Amino acid sequence: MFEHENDTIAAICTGTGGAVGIIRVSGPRALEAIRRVWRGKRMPGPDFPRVMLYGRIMSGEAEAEPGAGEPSLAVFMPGPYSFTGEDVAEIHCHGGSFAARRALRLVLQAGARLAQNGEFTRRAFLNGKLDLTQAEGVLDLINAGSERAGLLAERQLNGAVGSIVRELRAEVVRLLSECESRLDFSEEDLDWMQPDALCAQIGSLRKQAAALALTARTGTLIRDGVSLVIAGPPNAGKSSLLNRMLGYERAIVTPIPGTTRDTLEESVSIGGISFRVTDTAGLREAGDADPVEAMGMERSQQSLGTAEIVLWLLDASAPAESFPAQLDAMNKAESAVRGKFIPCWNKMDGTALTPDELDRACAANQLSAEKTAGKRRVFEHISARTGDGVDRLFRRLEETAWDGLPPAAQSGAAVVSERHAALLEQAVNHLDAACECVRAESWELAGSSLRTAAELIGCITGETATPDVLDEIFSRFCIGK
Ligand SMILES: Nc1nc2c(ncn2[C@@H]2O[C@H](COP(=O)(O)OP(=O)(O)OP(=O)(O)O)[C@@H](O)[C@H]2O)c(=O)[nH]1
Ligand SMILES: [Mg+2]
Repeated sequence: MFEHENDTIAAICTGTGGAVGIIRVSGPRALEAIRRVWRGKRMPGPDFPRVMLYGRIMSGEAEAEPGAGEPSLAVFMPGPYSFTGEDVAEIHCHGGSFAARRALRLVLQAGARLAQNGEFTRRAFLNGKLDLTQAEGVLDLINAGSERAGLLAERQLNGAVGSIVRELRAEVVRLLSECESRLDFSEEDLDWMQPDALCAQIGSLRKQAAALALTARTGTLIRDGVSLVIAGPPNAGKSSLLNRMLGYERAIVTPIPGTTRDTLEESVSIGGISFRVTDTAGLREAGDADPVEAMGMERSQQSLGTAEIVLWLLDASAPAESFPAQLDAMNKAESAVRGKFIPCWNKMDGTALTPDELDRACAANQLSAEKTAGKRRVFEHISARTGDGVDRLFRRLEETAWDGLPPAAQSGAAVVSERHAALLEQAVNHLDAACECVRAESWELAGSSLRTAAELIGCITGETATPDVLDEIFSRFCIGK
């Protein structure tokens, strides 16, 4: 895209609307550009570093007119003690869509160039102000949709991931020089580590790298949340449950089977995890359905395959004779589910049976289904109408979302991103290869595997990242960041 240039860039770094608009300028001519468009008793400059000054923004021609120019604030932050490490100047003007855009235009006319996406942060990175994980933390913080996601981003922004990764890389480099010294001083009898001991050390780094890669799943869960599909036969109370989860009447609920025609998606936060909940059209034999309902059912069927968690509702208030057919339909549908599956009896307020009695009534059917699925099924029992059992269901959903993640990751020490995890996994492979070579005492090959591992790990913090990688990362930022 572009190399690190020595020119001066400018952009509006606040969103449209809002009370204040901020124009940020960075580069060797930042001060000059800002002084050209700004008039005040005190001018921003080295005399008043990092001090907000009051004045007016105006173009050269407007200067003659009395009363012209927009009142605003300006600040000058000389490099290297600025966000980008360069001279940075900012104008804080009125918000809305007009004032900031006009101020930016004047600054551009005064010699700055419009910044590209993420260019300020990219310069900060290139000037050593932050590493790549911290830059990504900036982006995650901007995109954070929950308290937990925000905390995760903050931790990354403060260097939690970066420092662990740098330590890991330093260790790999140390073992690399251990291997290389055998090439350089092969004639001399130096005090070398035994191959076994060296392998053990490589193995321990491999373990650290693999464990760190695993934390990416926690990151994905916290950042992106989890998809939950509520499915089941028509009239089971799927839309009623969605409404109860949301706390308001989002979906239409009627006693008529086939009320929901199209899938409906809403977000609900449970235990700090964001669930993207989809209410679906009830599934029944296509013969009973009109064409619109049939299309809705087609969508329900698709979402069964893509959901991370499927919550299948059964109707406990229906006559007991319907239970085998309800369970059969559920077992059939489950074969399309690739995520986790939670069976749940709804309308418990409408039956005289206790949960135990219900479970017993379905025991025979259950047994064969569990045999096919290869695991025991535990039913939830709720009433979407009264709210009974819904808290328990929420805890089950939360546990199901966390299921299989390492406990350390849940408490949330350093959590890496998918990009970091991919690099770590590749590094793990090269560490394995290095171990093999050390055992065979092929030091040159061992060295080359360790070097590749070190490069891959360095790509996480940016120590060894190529311009392509940087382009890819910073293009995801907005202009002005
Ligand atoms: N007694 C009782 N009735 C319920 C409960 N949940 C839902 N209902 C009733 O069951 C009927 C169907 O509810 P919906 O939420 O529309 O059911 P649905 O599964 O979305 O149905 P479709 O959209 O047609 O597939 C309505 O009359 C609800 O009031 C419950 O927990 N107890
Ligand atoms: Mg419905």
